[in-house]
Amino acid sequence: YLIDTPEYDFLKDIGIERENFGVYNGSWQGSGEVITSIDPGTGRKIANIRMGSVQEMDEAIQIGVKAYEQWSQVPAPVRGDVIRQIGEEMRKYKEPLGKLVSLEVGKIHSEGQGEVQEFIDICDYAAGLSRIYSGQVINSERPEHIILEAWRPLGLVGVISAYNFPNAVFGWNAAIALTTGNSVLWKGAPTTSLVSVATMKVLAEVLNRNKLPPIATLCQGGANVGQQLVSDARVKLVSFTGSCATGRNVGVEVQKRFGKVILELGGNNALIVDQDANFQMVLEAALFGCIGTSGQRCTTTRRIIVHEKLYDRLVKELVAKYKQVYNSLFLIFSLVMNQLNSVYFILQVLPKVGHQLDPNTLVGPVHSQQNIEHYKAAIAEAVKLGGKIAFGGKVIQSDGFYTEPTIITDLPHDSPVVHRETFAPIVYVLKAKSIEQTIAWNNEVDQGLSSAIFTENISNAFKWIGPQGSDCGIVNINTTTNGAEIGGAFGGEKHTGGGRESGSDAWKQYCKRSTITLNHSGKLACAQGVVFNV
Ligand code: UN1
Repeated sequence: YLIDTPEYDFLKDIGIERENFGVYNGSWQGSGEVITSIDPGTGRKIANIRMGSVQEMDEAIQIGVKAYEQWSQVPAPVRGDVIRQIGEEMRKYKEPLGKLVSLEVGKIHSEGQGEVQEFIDICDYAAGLSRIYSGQVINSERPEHIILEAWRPLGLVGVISAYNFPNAVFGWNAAIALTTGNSVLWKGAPTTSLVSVATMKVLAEVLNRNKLPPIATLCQGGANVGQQLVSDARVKLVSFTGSCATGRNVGVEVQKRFGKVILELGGNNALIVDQDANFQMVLEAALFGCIGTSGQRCTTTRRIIVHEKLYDRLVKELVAKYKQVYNSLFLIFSLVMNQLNSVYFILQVLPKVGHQLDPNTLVGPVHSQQNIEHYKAAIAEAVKLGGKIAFGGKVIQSDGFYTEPTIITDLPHDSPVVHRETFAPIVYVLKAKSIEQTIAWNNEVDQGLSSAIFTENISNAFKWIGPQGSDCGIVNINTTTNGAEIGGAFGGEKHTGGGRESGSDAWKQYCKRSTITLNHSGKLACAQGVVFNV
């Protein structure tokens, strides 16, 4: 590896070398630029990856289309068995793969493991789905006719995923797309290319063992490589996870060529605290919701809308909780020690905010310098708009990308900064007067991904889930905005893009629907009583 340290030895177990190819289309290659993967917790270089070129994306599309022709003819339950094997293989590599997710993204060990678990879960789900997904038999208005509905694969499905869930989001898409008979071509985020490579190696092992053509392929690359995937009419569905701004362009591009699209874009998720909420639960939910994954889930709690009766208590007790996680005395200690020792060692002694692989850490670094810049800009804007920093607010000086978990109060509910998604551990606490007001504030932002109310009031709970309630795709009661299970459909409304992935009937988006009218009467008859003959 680029740094000679035993801490990186586990990478060998998942096929990561010092130099890696970023393209898999049956064999490994890469002729684009070389990028270096960085550990955001130390700033250290991990390994190099040679990206794919536009031409390699073009070839991967061709290969994927060809593989589809064979794969789509394999019976669905047999396809499901291959997905089951992929899940088994993931189980085998869960520990080192999850550790790589942690190392490269910056998320803590348990969250890295949880992410790979999500991949395993969706494989289990898809294996079962392969035996039960089906169409309907519909009554015809004509005698001795029957209407059938069948779900057929689309062809090649393109997946573009983000750095914050570099393994699981591909898993949701690949497991369901493959089960329903499609082939998949993946471009992961460039900064998490090692996870893409290691994940694809697990899949490739299963495909080779089953002597299958490359029904799952990978082409890492920059914006131009992504553009090729998005604009190519041979890619029947593009599943994109990322920002609202990029997602809007992807949506328009794909629509221009009448392709299908699944968009999983930004969230601005609110946690609502009703006046009779179970307070202990609220604090725990806010802690995981706001600073879990260092505030870098699309489902992260970005706003807490709290009833005025509980406002002061909530701010006070949440600040106290944050203090347990991040104590500035330790920061001073670490900065002094920093002069004497390596940053990695120092961050190891920092409790709770620290290196993502340190077992004491609850909050790791943010992913990159770009996140730091967004964090700083949001804090500066919030303060300018009259916001008060109840906790945090500063970047932690080190070779890694660390920010203080931050609570901001006193901003108007409709401040531009509150309405924007900043991918960092910042939460805005807003004081509301009534359930009607909280629901209105919940819904007034552009994004519509996740939301949660804490209440014991059954009438308010039903208001929340009713037609005038939360307008998000995820509408929780007494649990967190983040950390959805794979069983439900995942996604959101409005600028979040409207797509649904993972469980429930999200599989339908990876299919085309055939409506089949079957006449077994021996006579031709028109519907609607139309008479048309000579
Ligand atoms: C994402 O942040 O892009 O619900 C996905 C959650 C996870 C998935 C997040 N199961 O937080």
